[in-house]
Amino acid sequence: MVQYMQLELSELFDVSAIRKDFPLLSQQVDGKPLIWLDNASTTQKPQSVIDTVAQFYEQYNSNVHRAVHTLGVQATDAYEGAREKVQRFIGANCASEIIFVRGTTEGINLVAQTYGRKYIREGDEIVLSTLEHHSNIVPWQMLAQETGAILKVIPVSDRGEIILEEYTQILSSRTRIVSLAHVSNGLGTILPIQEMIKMAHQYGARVVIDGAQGVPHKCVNVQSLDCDFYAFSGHKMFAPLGIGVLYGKQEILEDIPPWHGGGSMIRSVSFEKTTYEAPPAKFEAGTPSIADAIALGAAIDYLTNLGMSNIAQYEQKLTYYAMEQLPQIPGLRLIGAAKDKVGVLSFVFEDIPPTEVGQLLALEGIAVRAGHHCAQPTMQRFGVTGTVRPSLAFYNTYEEIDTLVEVLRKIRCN
Ligand code: 7TS
Repeated sequence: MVQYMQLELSELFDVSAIRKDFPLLSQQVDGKPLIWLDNASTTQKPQSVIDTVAQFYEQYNSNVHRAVHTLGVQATDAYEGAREKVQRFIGANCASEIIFVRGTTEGINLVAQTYGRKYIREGDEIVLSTLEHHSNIVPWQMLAQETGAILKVIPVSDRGEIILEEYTQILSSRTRIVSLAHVSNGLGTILPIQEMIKMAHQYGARVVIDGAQGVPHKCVNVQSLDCDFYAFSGHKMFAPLGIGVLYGKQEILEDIPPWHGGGSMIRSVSFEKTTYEAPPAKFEAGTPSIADAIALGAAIDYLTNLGMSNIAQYEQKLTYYAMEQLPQIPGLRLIGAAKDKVGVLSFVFEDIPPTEVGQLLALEGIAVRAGHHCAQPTMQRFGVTGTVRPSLAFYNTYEEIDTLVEVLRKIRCN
C-alpha cells in the first residue's frame, strides 16, 4: 500500500529534489535530522527566495515610488512586479486590488478599522466561525466594543465541519460582515467558503476570508470565490516573514477610508487638508517591506513552477496516510476529522500534556507546535486546552510521517 502510493507520488513530484531547494531542511538538530512539521506556524524558504532578498540588499537596495535614480526605479519595478505576481496568483482583477501588509493579522485589522468603522453600527451583526484564529476574532471584538455591534458564531460538528444549517439560521438582514477562515489552523478543516460567501451576499453582507492557511495549499481565485476581502501571510507560503497581502475588491477599496496616515498614501498635504492616493497606495503608508514583497513574488514563482494542483494532490495523499497511521497509536485521539482538510494533524494523548509531547518530539529532531495554536475557541469546542499539531507542506515525506509515528509510539510506551 505504502509503496504503491509512493510510486504514484513520485510521478507527481520529486520530493527529494524539491527538498534540496530548501537549505534549512538538510540540517541536523541535536544530532538528529530535522523533521519540520510546523508548517502551519511558518514555512521554510527555498534558495530562490533567500537569494532574492540577498540580491535586493547587495545590488539595488533603494526606497520605492520616490526616487528618479536607477536603483530606485529598479526597486519600484520589482516591487510593483511582485504585486502583479500576487494578482495573477490569486486571480484578482487588477494589481491595485493587492495591498501589501505585514501579514494576515494586519490585513484583517485593516478591514475592521476601515470598512468596519465606516459601515458598522450598533446592533449590526458580524458572523465568524468557531474555527477562527485569534487574528480573525479579536479585531472584530474590538470593533464590536467600539460600535455596539454583535458577534455571532457558527458552530461546528464533532468532525470539525461547519454546520451549514446553523449558518443559515444565523444570517439575517442585520448581518453586515461574515469573516471566515479558508482553512482552520487548529484542525485543518477546509471551509465551504464558496457556498458560504454566496449565502452571505444574499443578505447584502461583505465577506472577509482569512486565507493564511488556504493560499499555501490550494489554488485560490478571488474572483470566482467572489469574496470581498482575502488576507494572507507570506511566511506561511515559503516567502519571508513580515510581508503579507490584503486583497479587496476595487470599488470597496476606493470607497473606504485609509487606515495608517503618512508618506506615500497622500496626493497632497497641507495643515488644512490632506487628499489621498488611489488604492493600493492609500493603504500603504510609509516605507514598505520592499525586499520581502519582491521575495514573495519569488515564492509565487516557485509555487507556480511546482503547480498548485500538484502540491494539493501530493499533500492530500500525505495527509490521508498520516490520518490512517496516527489513530493506530494507542491512546491517541485525533481532533478534527473533516472530509475536506489539509495536512494539519491535531491530536491529544489522554495522559500526556501536549507541550510534553512536543518537547519529547523535539528531542528526536521533530518540530511540531503544541498548545492552543491561537485558536482557543476551537480547542474549547473539543474540550481540550491544546493539542499536538504536526502540520505538513509539500516538502514533507512518507518517511517523515513514519518517523513521527514511530517516535510517538515510543513516547506512548515510556
Ligand atoms: N489566520 C490563521 C488561520 C492563521 O493560521 C494565522 C497564523 C493567522 C491568521 C495569523 O497570521 P500572521 O502571519 O498574521 O501571524 N497561525 C499560526 C499557527 O497556526 N501557528 O502559528 C501561527
